[in-house]
Amino acid sequence: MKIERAPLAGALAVALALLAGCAPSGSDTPAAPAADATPTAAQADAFVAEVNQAIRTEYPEVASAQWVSVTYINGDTQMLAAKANERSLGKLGERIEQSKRFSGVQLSPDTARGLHLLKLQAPMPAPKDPAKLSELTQIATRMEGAYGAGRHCTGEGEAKVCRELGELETVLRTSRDHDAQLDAWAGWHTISPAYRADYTRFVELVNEGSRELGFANTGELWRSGYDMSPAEFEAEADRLWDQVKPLYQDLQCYVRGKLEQTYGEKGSVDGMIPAHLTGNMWAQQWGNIWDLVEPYKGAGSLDITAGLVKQGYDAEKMVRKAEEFYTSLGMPALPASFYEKSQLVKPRDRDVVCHASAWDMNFQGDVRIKMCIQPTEDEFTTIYHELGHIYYYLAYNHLPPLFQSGAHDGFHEAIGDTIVLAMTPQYLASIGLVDEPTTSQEALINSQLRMALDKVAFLPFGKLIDQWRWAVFDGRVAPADYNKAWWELRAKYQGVAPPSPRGEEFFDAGAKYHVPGNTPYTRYFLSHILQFQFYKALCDAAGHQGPLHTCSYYGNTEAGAKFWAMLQKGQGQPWQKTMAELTGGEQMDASAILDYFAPLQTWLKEQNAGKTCGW
Ligand code: X8Z
Ligand code: ZN
Repeated sequence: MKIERAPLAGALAVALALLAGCAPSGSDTPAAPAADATPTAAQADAFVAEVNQAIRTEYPEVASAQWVSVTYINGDTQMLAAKANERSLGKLGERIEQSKRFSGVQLSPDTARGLHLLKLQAPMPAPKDPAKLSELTQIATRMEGAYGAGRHCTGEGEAKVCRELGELETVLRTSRDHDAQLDAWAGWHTISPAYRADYTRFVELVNEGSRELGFANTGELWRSGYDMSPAEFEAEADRLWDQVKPLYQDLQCYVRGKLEQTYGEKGSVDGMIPAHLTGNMWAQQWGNIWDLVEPYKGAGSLDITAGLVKQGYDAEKMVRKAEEFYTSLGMPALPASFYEKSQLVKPRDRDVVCHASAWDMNFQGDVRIKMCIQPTEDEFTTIYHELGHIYYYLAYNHLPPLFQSGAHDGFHEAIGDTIVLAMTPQYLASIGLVDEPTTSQEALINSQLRMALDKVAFLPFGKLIDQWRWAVFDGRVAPADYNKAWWELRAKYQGVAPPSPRGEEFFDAGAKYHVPGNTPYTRYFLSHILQFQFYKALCDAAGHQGPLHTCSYYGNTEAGAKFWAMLQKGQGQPWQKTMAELTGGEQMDASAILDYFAPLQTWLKEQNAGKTCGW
């Protein structure tokens, strides 16, 4: 369970309130075992069963408090969410403390796994000190609320104009005026300095909580959820990055050249891409500047946004279209309550956190998404992404709550995106969103580049956020250097530079949702490797012949059955086993993504020949 459940992201930092655990009678304080009694394996089994039952009973209240606090941001809902979270984290702490009596006992594999996962339930581990616990949940709720309600205002009096994140993002997506983009980018980055001090204190508090659990710091706790040691995990992430780095560097060089063509000397900074010119607030996905980089004008019909607008798609129709892909694989229809209770569009009368998330409210079918859907390609694919989380929840709802999570968190993020990879031009034409695709070398390169602008451009960004946080948590980056370290990592991994020097009066890492929302981010990096492995496996299951990128398993129930079987395993076994059951191998590996983009990489190398790439 863990956080994917509530939207993991962010507030999600919610801890599951593992309830009062061990007392089946309902008492909060289980009878202490006699000091000299060595607990038995059977008692450990019973303890884990009680914790699971307690989670089932108590989690829905925390989820509801959290849900209203992000879909109706105000002081009251924040107070209620912070309090619910405080109780939940307090109980989790008690439960972890109680579980220590089983150390050294010979346990069944499931019980040992359950006890290990119990310690990892909260990405926001809280100190035991009640005052500090309360302070922590208030800071967490306040930071997420500040992000969600963030507005950039200019002008005074009658001339005052305020813009929210969505409006500022629209400028980046649609304007090609350099200064308008700079203004939107800089405007959003005025929001986060207000909670820089909160974040600094937050780090101290979660580190204290992590140490009390026996971890060196919160980064080590985050790296402990991968069925290998934290050090091995770090090395794995580095290994995967080394595999894909050459492909990213080829893409960066090509796109940088196009920006230079468009914006002249403002199109690059020392070989790096200016952070405000990629069509995305964080320069994490670059699909929105397709108009600037399209190699062969009009080859292949790829304008999904135009198709959505032309055909009058509203939010619900977009969601139903995404659901239909999943049901075409043989997965169940979503429950009616999903459509009744989800937040699909931005309410007009109140502040909400628009960042998309997927929620399991009660472990028994009350699943929802929270989005502010607009008819754009980005949002359309994000819906498919969110439904991946929802179908994972539904598939593993039969498991004990401690096993209701992704095989690891990268798996959870990869499910919906594995479906997005199968949204080939043929699929999009079959649902009437784009014209019948033509097949030509030009159309192939266009469609590969389009996909790479999202999937390959994302890779270094997916890695660097936690490079920054791990260093913040373990003290290598001091609060006085937050911004310096952030831009050093942006340069190192992405080759992205700020429009002008950014001193410590800013808090630019905090302008990205997952930092104030405290959602670990390496999961997205892993997902962008894994989703190609999963895609390849499902294409094999569907009997696909031919180049990988041409495969869609829309409507293929063999592929669907294989996927569903994997989802049903949740976190009940080491992810390596789940991986092997789906793909035949136990490792995360970038060869599938490299194989997928092989035609594009050859083409990029031709385009870049003779240029000075790198930064
Ligand atoms: O946060 C998300 C999802 C919710 S789990 C919308 N994503 C990351 C982001 O937006 O930064 C999906 C891709 C990366
Ligand atoms: Zn997600």
